[in-house]
Amino acid sequence: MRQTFGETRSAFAAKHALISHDSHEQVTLPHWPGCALVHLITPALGAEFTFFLVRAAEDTEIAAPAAGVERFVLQREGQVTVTIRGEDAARLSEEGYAFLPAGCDHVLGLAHGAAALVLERHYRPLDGAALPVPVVSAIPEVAVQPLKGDERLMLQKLLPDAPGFDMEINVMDFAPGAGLPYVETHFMEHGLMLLDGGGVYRLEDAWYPVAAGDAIWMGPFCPQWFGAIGRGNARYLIYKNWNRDPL
Ligand code: UGY
Ligand code: MN
Repeated sequence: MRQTFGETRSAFAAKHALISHDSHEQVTLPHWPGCALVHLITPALGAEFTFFLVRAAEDTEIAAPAAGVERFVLQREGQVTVTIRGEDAARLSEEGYAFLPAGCDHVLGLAHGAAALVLERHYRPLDGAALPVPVVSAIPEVAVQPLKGDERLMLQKLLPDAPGFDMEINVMDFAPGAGLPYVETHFMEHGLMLLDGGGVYRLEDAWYPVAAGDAIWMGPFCPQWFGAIGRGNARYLIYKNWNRDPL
């Protein structure tokens, strides 16, 4: 999508944000040595999680996050490995991912040039529920199911459906012309990364053209709807807080 100087497709509103590539701001952080980070979504927006891109400028090793924080990592480019203490290193394949529960002692290995998408949030335990276990897999290996019986809108659930997990991370794949069946308004929030294709996203009372590489934050009760437009499928990764009472 073309822009001239002084323009951006990024937009920020009370209950949503669209973060387009032109406004990516790179930073470095002490606990991500050798990496350039682009924070797409943080609590400063109103979100209860962080969602950021990482690119390694050299071979590097990253320690587990702070106590009580859970981490999800999606491989985007290059060699990304996860080594959980006491286990062999696991290399994330193309679109490989790892969910590392709070307290899981691990090292994230990024080779020079590797890129990943990371989500972190404070884990909310649930009385009586078993703690979540680490998950290492890849999007192409996850079962695909139609959403509400519509074969033109396919869903993959990347994390187990168990009460100990306080988040869902799904991939939704829309055939051209397919859309969400209704305008959703729910108490859960979302972090979204468009992986392929494009379309129109309704967020609150605004409609945005969106394309692969765009990130979206949807706060609680943000009216939301998506319709895929284009020759190819539109596919996005979407996080939501899950399995916990809103009170
Ligand atoms: O799971 C969801 O809430 C999802 N259908 N929302 C969305 O795609 N905006
Ligand atoms: Mn939703």
